[in-house]
Amino acid sequence: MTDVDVHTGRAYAYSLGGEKEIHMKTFNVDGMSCMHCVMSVTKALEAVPGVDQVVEVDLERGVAVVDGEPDDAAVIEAIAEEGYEARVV
Ligand SMILES: [Cu+2]
Repeated sequence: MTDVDVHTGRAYAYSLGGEKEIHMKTFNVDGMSCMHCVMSVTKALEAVPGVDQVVEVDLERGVAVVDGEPDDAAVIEAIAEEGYEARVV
């Protein structure tokens, strides 16, 4: 179960059965214009150390949500290498 408040951009951590905690991180991504952009950003995010899972990359809202504890700068750099501008929400 995941829950991200899109209005505040705040991500919440849940404990699933007390075994694994999910740490959600949300980034704003500028410059995505089609599904290819979404795929590029998704692949870039999957390659960032500390990203366990890409939860969503939303084209219309320009938002990327990952599960894990990656370094913010590493995420921003990976997305920048694909040609998009990201920032921490
Ligand atoms: Cu595109």
